[in-house]
This record gives sequence, C-alpha cells and structure tokens, in this order.
Amino acid sequence: MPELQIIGAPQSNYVCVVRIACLEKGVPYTLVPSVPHSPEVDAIHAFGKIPVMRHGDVTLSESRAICFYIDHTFDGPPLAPRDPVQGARTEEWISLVNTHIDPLLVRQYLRAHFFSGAPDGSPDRAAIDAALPKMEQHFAVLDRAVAKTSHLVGDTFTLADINLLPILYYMDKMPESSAMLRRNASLRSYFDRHMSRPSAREATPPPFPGRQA
Ligand SMILES: N[C@@H](CCC(=O)N[C@@H](CS)C(=O)NCC(=O)O)C(=O)O
Repeated sequence: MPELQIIGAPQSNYVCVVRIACLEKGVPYTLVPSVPHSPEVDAIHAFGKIPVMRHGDVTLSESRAICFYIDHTFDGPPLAPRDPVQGARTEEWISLVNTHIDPLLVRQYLRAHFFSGAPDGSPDRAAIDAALPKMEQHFAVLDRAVAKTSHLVGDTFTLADINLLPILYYMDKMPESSAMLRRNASLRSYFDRHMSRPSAREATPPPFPGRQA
C-alpha cells in the first residue's frame, strides 16, 4: 500500500477531522505540513483549501470526500454508519456543521480573535460581538442534539462527532465561547467525553505560530 499523505496545517479544524478519522480507523498516515494556496495544495484543491490528500495515484480535496475515501478504502470500524437512516443523519450533521456552524464559529468568531488584521494583532471586537447572539443559538441547538446520548447520531461515535470536535476544541479556548460551553452542560460533557479519546488527543491542534492557543 502506498503512503497516505494528509496535506495541510495541523491547526486547521478540517485537517484535524481527517487526522481523527485516520486514527479512529487505524489507518497510518503522514501529515505533510502545508498552508492553504501553496503550490502542493493548489495542485489538488480547486480553491486552494486544506486538507488535501495523496494516496498513490489518488489525490483528493475536501474533508468529507477524503473521509469517505478513508472509510471505504481501509478496514476498520465504519466512520459513517452503513444503515441508510443513521448514515443520512450523519451526513445531515456534517452538512449543518459545515454550512452553518463552522462559518459562524470558526470563520467569523475565531478569525476575529486570531486573525483580525489589526496591526497589533488585537481581536476585532465588533466582529466578535456581532457573532455572539447567533452563537448562543448554535450552542443551544448542539446542546439539545447531544443531550440524550452524548452523540450527534444514535449512541455511537461517528464522523458527525469527529467533524464537530475540533471546532469545540477551539471554542473551549476562547473566553466568550468557553463560557457558552459551560452554560450548555450536555454539550460540555459531550466535549469532555470525546476529547478524551486517544484519536482526539493525538490530533489536537498545536497553537497557531506566535500564539498561545
Ligand atoms: N469545505 C472544505 C473547507 C476547508 C477549509 O475551509 N479549510 C481552511 C482551513 S480550516 C482553509 O483552507 N482556508 C483557507 C482559505 O479559505 O483561503 C473542507 O471540508 O475541507
């Protein structure tokens, strides 16, 4: 078998998703550090985003596509349930997180903390404050979703949980979002429970260069 390369920066929540997927599946991989829009990424992703993947002659972009490939190429426990209803619910949560939760929590809120564009690197308070009311709603939605079983789908750990975990990891690091996590007890215990998995611990994002968190 050729080497499976996951190409991207380990700080990226989507790179983290793919790494956890490999680890859960028991698939050896090499992380090839690379930033968005670098030549090796641009060669694979039409819009220069990370992660991208190389496995022999197969190259892929987009975390969901990469996880599909890993799930169906290698032995190991399924990342997405094969049952049509549970599988569809897994896709539903992945889509909800990727189209609603990531854009608000990561692209707007986290970016305003880490990459405000201010010359002194200070957070963009206006963008943070604008995100907070909607974030409260998103946290409440997630809290309700995991209240019963501490999983997003059924009572097993699926790719839906893997896809959310790195976002919650970053939310736990920031002041306003960690307070929200504390106020949503089911989500907090869901996060603590799954972050203790060896796969999540091993793929924990390192700090952004030059930052504490
Ligand atoms: N839909 C993509 C999203 C990937 C993505 O947004 N990656 C970020 C890093 S977490 C990125 O490359 N950002 C650079 C950019 O948007 O220019 C996936 O699921 O892989």
